[in-house]
Amino acid sequence: MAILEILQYPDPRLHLPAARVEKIDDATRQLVADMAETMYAAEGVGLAATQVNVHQQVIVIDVSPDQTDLRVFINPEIIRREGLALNQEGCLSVPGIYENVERADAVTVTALDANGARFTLNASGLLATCIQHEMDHLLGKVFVEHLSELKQNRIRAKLKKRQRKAA
Ligand code: GNR
Ligand code: NI
Repeated sequence: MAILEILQYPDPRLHLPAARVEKIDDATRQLVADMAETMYAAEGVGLAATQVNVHQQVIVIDVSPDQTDLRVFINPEIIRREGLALNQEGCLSVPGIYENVERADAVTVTALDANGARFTLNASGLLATCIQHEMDHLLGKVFVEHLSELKQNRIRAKLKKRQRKAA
């Protein structure tokens, strides 16, 4: 297991689209284990492979309060969306920024698990929000891109300044 480096917005690599996983093998399962360890260490509820600079369609999510419900989504597809909900989101790649984003209130997603078995899941609440947030990452989209250009520019400037100070 290993803790991976999480790319920080506005890194252009966050905008690369992820390719479908053609073969789920031990390397895929190693990536999943490392992503889970990285997510738990960062106290996030989800992580997309894009955020650790691996441009494959792999997501880990755990929205349980005690970090005991790891879910793995490989090549996920949303097959049903219902309603709309406005929820506050944050992102491990955009630290310290929390903004409201409108997304589907509930989704049905089909994906492969770490053994390559297909499953279909009905999700609502934080899990539905998180699935959509992570699937955006796989498309190369960060949640701030749902905000106005003005807000995006302010967030970019704030994070660049913070990164300059940290360097
Ligand atoms: O840890 C996270 N919390 C969160 C809260 C509301 C909506 C989405 C998220 S996902 C985020 C982790 C992350 O950046 N995943 O890409
Ligand atoms: Ni994120």
